[in-house]
Amino acid sequence: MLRSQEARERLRRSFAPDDVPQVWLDRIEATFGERLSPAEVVDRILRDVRARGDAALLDWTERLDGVRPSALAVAAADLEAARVDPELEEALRLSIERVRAFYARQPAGGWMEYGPEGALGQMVRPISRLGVYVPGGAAPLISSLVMVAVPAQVAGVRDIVVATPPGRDGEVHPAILVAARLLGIRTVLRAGGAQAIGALAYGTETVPAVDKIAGPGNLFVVIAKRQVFGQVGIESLPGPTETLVVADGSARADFVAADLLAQAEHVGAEPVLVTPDERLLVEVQRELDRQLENLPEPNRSWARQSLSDRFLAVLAEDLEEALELANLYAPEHLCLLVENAWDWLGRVENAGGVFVGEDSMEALGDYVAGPSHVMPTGGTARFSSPVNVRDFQKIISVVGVNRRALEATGPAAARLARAEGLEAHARAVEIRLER
Ligand code: HSO
Ligand code: ZN
Repeated sequence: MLRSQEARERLRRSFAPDDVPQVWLDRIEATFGERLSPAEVVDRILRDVRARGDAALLDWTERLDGVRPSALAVAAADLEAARVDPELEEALRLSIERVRAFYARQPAGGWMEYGPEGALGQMVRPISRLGVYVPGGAAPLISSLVMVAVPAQVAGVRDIVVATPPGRDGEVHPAILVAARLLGIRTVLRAGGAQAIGALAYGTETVPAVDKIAGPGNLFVVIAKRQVFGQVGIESLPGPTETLVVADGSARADFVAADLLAQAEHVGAEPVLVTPDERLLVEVQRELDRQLENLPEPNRSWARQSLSDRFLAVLAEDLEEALELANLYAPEHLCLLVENAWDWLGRVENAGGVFVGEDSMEALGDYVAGPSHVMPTGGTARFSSPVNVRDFQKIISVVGVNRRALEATGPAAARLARAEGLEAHARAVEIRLER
């Protein structure tokens, strides 16, 4: 249990995707036969994919995912034929519908104002082609495809390319294929990791180069995204997930523990509890142990790992301080399990999403509440936002002023130009003024 002062130090974070857990370093050494940093590994992969295209993509998939897919792109017939349990398909439809309705409400248009001096404005255009990375591996995150693709489609993006690592059988998880079909996406690639990011950024014989890449991924994916940024746009660099629960004596310990555990089962997750109530804190610890024992494997091991590595339980002076600590930490998810939770919403300054009250658990937000579950992690909620329509649009500034504006503002422009030593700029203005 941490008290305020110590908590303050622990909760202030630095962005460090290069702080690599030992397991990754060991895995790299086993694969490459030498000690390389993840950035060096990613650099090699990206160069190779850029140079050799499809062949490199297939080779790296074979080497890192242990399987060589029959083809990189899933055939249209296979996309059509993919089947899941009809109830799961229904759930996917509901999720898509609710996320679409949520983003349809986001004001997303531009503006153009005409006045006596002509027009000024901002035009909005969707990104032409988007790459969506969908994690596979331990848990194929079907929902993450929905949570990125839907806001993009609301923004007007027509062309979406999905990349996801193939499973042991060399195939993409059928639920991901069904989700893609329901979303009207026609290109799904059997490729993951840094190699997929390289292919999306640079293009290969089969992979069309995209304009922007979005979606969560593992450490190598994040590093690769950072390296290709500039060649393409990058929506964000989502790292391990976090949930900070602020709870008071009115909260049910079993609910609090359930929310912390749900988060903890994501590998590398950081669950945090901040409460001014020591009794609750003790009860939650007890509940965590109890509920953990009842989880099936492998979820129990995943959750136990996150809890033992990263769980923080903080005893705050009062709720005021609890909110202050939450703002300092800037969590991806902030859950308010306190009496009159709505009264505290105004205090929230830094968070990806706020979950208000005991019926608004984060797990609902992961799937069906409406907002995208792709939210800023690692403290980046201090300056960035959850995935939203604006991430998939560009703004184009429009200047269409007339003679009157020119006369009113031109002399100032010429003066500023000369102050910068840019004579031709000044003359380009004055040649009009003299006309
Ligand atoms: N809570 C995760 C997203 C997720 N949960 C996907 C389940 N599936 C990070 O926000
Ligand atoms: Zn989750």
